[in-house]
Amino acid sequence: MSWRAPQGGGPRIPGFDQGDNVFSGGSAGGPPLLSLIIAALAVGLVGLFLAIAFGGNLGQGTAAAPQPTRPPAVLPTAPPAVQPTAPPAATTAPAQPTATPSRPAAGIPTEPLGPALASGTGTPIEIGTDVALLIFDKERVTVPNGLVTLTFKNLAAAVQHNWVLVQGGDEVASAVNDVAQAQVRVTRDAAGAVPPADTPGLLVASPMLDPGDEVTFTFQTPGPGTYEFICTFPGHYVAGMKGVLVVE
Ligand SMILES: [Cu+2]
Repeated sequence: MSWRAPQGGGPRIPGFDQGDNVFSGGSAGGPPLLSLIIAALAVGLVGLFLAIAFGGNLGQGTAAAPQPTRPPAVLPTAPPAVQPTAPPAATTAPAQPTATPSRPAAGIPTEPLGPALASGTGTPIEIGTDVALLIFDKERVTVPNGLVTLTFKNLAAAVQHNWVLVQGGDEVASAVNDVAQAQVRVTRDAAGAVPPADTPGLLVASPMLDPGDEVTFTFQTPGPGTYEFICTFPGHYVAGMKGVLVVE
């Protein structure tokens, strides 16, 4: 303002005059220019504060939202599918009870034996034992010559029995029974009192049966005649456990 005072007196130079206009323009807008700068700075500061304020809020708001939704969706679905399938593998006990009843001792016959043993089927007969006494339920059985299929049942309540057919009468039966008793010493078990297949005078012998058991087998009769059958369990033949098979 003060430096514009000589405006009316001095000569005017076109170039200078233009510069004067430039300066005059600047002097006339001086106060508004400062106010514009201050206002701009103020707006900038306010904007900066707003940017920081909203930026922080927006940043926290957007970052916090996705975190809580992810973890619960993955954890509950995976574990329950794998664990329930493993436990049902502990089933080994039921197989043992069925294997124990079989006779473990070596040398004790478990199948019928003897030179007269045959395959196929023949005349069916059935012979049992008394429930308590040491006797067969039949003293005399008659069959035609040929194949005979016998079903022998131990009907005793608590005693083992077997069925042994010999080629002869009491004399042969006694000798076969003696051989059977010798087998008890070999097998160290009364169930082993069965004559071996090559015993002289033996035709066919069943294994020793537990009470309630039965066995079916086929044998070839040696021809028409009378043949004694006995039980070779220790003491039974001596006690009178015997019968006669008549072959016609
Ligand atoms: Cu007997």
